[in-house]
Amino acid sequence: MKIIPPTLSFLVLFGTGLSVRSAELVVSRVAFVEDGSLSVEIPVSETTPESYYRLVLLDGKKTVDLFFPGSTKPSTYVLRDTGASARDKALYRVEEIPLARPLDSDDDGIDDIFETQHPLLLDPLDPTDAGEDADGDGDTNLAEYKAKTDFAEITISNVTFVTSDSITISGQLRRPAMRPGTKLPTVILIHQGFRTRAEWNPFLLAFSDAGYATLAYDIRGHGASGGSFSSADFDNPNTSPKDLVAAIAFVASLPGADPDRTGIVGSSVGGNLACVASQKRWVKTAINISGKTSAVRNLAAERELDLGSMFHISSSGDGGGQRAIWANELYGFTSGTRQVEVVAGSSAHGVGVINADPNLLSRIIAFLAETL
Ligand SMILES: [Ca+2]
Ligand SMILES: [Ca+2]
Ligand SMILES: [Ca+2]
Repeated sequence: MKIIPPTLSFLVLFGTGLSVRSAELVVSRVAFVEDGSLSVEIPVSETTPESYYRLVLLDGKKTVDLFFPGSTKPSTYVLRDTGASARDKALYRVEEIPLARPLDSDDDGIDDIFETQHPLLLDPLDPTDAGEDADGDGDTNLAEYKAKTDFAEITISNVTFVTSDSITISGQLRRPAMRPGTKLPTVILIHQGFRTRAEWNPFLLAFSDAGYATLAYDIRGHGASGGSFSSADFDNPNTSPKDLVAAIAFVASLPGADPDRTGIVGSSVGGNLACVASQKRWVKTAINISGKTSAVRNLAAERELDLGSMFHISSSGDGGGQRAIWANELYGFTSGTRQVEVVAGSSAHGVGVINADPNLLSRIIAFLAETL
């Protein structure tokens, strides 16, 4: 398909009686992009968070793309027809649809908003997902949507794996349901010293909802894992880092896991171990809460730190401000995608920092979305 000039064969209508507004929507740019897609840009100023937008092929009334204005606002939103190069000619329409009255763009019986809220399992432009049974309970996704039952239950299992020095590590694996043929990224959660993996329990659902499998394990000498407490030795590269090596290998071996997309979130000692994994490039991304620079050097057995993609977090008052200094120091040693945050007005440590700032967990998830 050719568009010469683009605007002549591009019909942009607005509303179709579905709209809550009456003004005409302005499209700022229509162009073919490198992969042959047709790209339609809409200035963010033209959109409202009370609506979502879709690009409809008038011939056959087929929706080819849609978007929901999000909290992170680009200057323009883009709607795309990836099949444009295969069409001889086409007329399109951009429609604004009120969130209060969602449509069913792929006509599979499940509304666009619900489908968009479950990106691992449903696609608002693919009608075949409605007949699938994501959680394998015998009821289709469509039947569960209609009955308002949980169609995507999380599978939770207690697991063990063995380190290279023969210590059995105990953990809990949570896997959200996923579509056949897709692979899940995994986040490994590591607790602070003298605690257990249970410290992550209040936060696990947020990771599941964001589409991550999680593995929270007990460091050797802690919780249900083997080894003596003294064997944990948080400054020795031949101890707790081996637990993490075994955890990463375990996760990568799971059917349905994407071995190239493993991340770590760790608190205190777990934060130091997250840094070690980043230093060694064992994982794609890592988040360190309340870590300590000297301990990272000791656990990695390396003086020169060169961390990959990392987000470093501390409260402002932890250790009289020393942890915040270390967070910034470790940020300075980070050469991949990096972020640092010091939560003001708090002396919290480890997962306590997440509790001290009600929005921090969503920023952690956002960093994972960007880097994992
Ligand atoms: Ca649908
Ligand atoms: Ca669908
Ligand atoms: Ca089901």
